[in-house]
Amino acid sequence: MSGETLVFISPSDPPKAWESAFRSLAPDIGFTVSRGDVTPGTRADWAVVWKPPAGALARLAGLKCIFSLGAGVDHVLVDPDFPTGIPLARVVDPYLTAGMSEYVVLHVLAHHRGLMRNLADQAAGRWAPFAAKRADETRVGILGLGELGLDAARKLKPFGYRLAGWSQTRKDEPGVESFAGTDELAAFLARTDILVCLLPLTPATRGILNSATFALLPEGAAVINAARGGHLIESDLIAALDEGHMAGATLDVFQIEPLPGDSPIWPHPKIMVTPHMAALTDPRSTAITMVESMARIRAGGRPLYEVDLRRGY
Ligand code: NDP
Ligand code: OXD
Repeated sequence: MSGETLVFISPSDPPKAWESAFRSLAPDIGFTVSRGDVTPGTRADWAVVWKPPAGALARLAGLKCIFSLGAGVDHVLVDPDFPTGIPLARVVDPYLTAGMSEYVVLHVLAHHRGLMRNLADQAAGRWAPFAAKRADETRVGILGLGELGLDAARKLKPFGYRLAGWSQTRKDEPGVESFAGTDELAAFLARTDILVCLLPLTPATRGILNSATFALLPEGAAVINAARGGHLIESDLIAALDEGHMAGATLDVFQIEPLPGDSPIWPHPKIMVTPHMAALTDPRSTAITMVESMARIRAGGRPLYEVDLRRGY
């Protein structure tokens, strides 16, 4: 028995699946599930968390690494008492990446081909064929060309879309026009018919999907937000859709989750809603990476996919 302990804190991830993954990969580590109401000084070598209550991580003693249960870490960094001296690792996993690319391809195609119009016509019993724009005349722009954005771009290539991405640093991906930094955001938006948000939520990106952004998109544009609810000013989107400047939206993430029953987003005829399920973390593959990070740390190294706390992602 290593004597090490792992504390698992998540209001939504299934602890049983994680426990069984860790039991088979690292049977010597004691696995404890907590709601985060830990008493100060509770010993834990590893914390595996999604939306831990504020202050919970700071109350743990002996932590060697905090593992986010998601690719995004805004849910951890929002804690004013986050213990900044402890390494924070995020999820980078081929199954998560594949899931997100499936979601992006599905919804880019849905907006390009007018799927919501077909569904409305079917509901009305209306036989009303229409022509979609050619793919090679349809410009898809991805905000965030990291692990997820780049894979989504690569999987969109075979359809023939005109692809571009926006990131902090310039990318060199064949067939994907690269825009970098705030100075190039307006030009990126002006050439984008279908805008996909795959940015991390940081102070610099919070509220980036707002009325000024939408005004820069061409008439009839659509937006797909699969990143974080904090990126989108929901009332600005509804205004842009109702004014007719924008044609449609897909939202997987929301300012408040679950999306409140009285939100005007639910019944909106131009919005497709999914309940934060674009890409889910698979315990079987992700626990392998976490166990590998633990071995690296025991050997004096750093975890895989460590978050740069200065950048916030
Ligand atoms: P990465 O860190 O790999 O990529 C982030 C990208 O965003 C990078 O290209 C980065 O630029 C760019 N970026 C960050 N800040 C800025 C900025 N201020 N201006 C311009 N570009 C910026 O993250 P992932 O691709 O792994 O994940 C992205 C997000 O997707 C997660 O943070 C999470 O919020 C969300 N997500 C949502 C899921 C869902 O189910 N809805 C599932 C998984 C993730 P650069 O490359 O130059 O650093
Ligand atoms: C993530 C998420 O960040 O599922 O991985 O939202």
